[in-house]
Amino acid sequence: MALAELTSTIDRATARPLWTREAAERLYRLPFADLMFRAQTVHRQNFDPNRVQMSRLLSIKTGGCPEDCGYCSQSARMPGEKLKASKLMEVERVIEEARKAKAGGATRYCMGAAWRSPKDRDMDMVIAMVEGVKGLGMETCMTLGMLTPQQALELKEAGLDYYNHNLDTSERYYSEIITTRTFANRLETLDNVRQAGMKVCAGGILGLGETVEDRVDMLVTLANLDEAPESVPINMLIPIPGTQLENAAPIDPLDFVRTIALARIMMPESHVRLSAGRTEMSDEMQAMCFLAGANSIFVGETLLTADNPGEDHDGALFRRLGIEPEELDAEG
Ligand code: SAM
Ligand code: DTB
Ligand code: SF4
Repeated sequence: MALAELTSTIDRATARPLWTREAAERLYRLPFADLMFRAQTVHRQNFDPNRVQMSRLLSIKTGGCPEDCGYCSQSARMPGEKLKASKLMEVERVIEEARKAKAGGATRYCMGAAWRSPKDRDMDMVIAMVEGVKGLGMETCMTLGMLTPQQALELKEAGLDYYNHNLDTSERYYSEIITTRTFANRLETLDNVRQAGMKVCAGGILGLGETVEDRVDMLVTLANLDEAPESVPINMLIPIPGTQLENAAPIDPLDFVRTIALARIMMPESHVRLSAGRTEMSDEMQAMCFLAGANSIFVGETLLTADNPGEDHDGALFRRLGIEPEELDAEG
């Protein structure tokens, strides 16, 4: 199937082919081997298939978040027991942690805060963190909630390379999971980040009780942005006790792999990140995700608040699969 057969609308302004739900869903529903072959072909045209980028996360401000994201351990609005809210971490400590991450092989340092959006009074510390981590020779990424155009510009000027802001699910399903902000708010921040000249990291979560159409629609929105995100994290829900989604039915692992393959085909030049949920995935499932075109992971024992496989397990997995860490000069 050529690109022209897959995308059936053309953007009038740019003459760029745009994805339709029908075309994307047709791919998702292909026989598994056909979908995987296409994804692996696209992957090899754009990347070294045996290299995976490694990022490390740090929660610089944990818990007490005013938003009501139904999956999140850090929301103050979820019914169950609350995570203790912390203050914004000291700048020196953040830089010290980043140094350790670099020694462990991470090339990008991602700092996350449980905020609806940064307060202007927090910006000085956050900017000092970006400058400090950048000074170690690492790429920097932050996820701080919604940003104004001005905040995005300040972060860009401080040297922030990437901003993470996920769509999480389709526009249709969004309000079932989050009510304190809208899908349109998310797109607006993504636009502010892009206009400021930063790289965009935007993806979602699978296993929220969404349909295949929701998964496909989310990827269609991402792929049809004026520029596709350079980084597309696909998280598998980590069910957190006390949240709205604590008892959500787990996603079929093969459907998870299909979604990774579809993301790879629809955003050929983006890094697709196999993000949260790897502790519950078998090595074989992760291998299939890499085969489907995933080429980035979070390393280390913890994500923001939840567990991650850790260096020993990932090192062994990479050796078994012949995967090498991606060096810093690679793009995206
Ligand atoms: N507060 C910021 C925001 O929401 O934009 C940033 C932090 S938030 C924890 C970043 C992303 O992590 C969410 O958008 C979601 O995709 C993912 N995430 C959070 N909790 C998760 C969970 N329990 N399982 C899987 N992914 C999760
Ligand atoms: C993303 O898509 N996944 C990361 C990162 N962006 C910030 C966060 C995963 C969080 C998993 C749940 C936790 O650790 O609390
Ligand atoms: Fe807050 Fe982000 Fe968690 Fe939503 S996902 S509750 S915004 S920390």
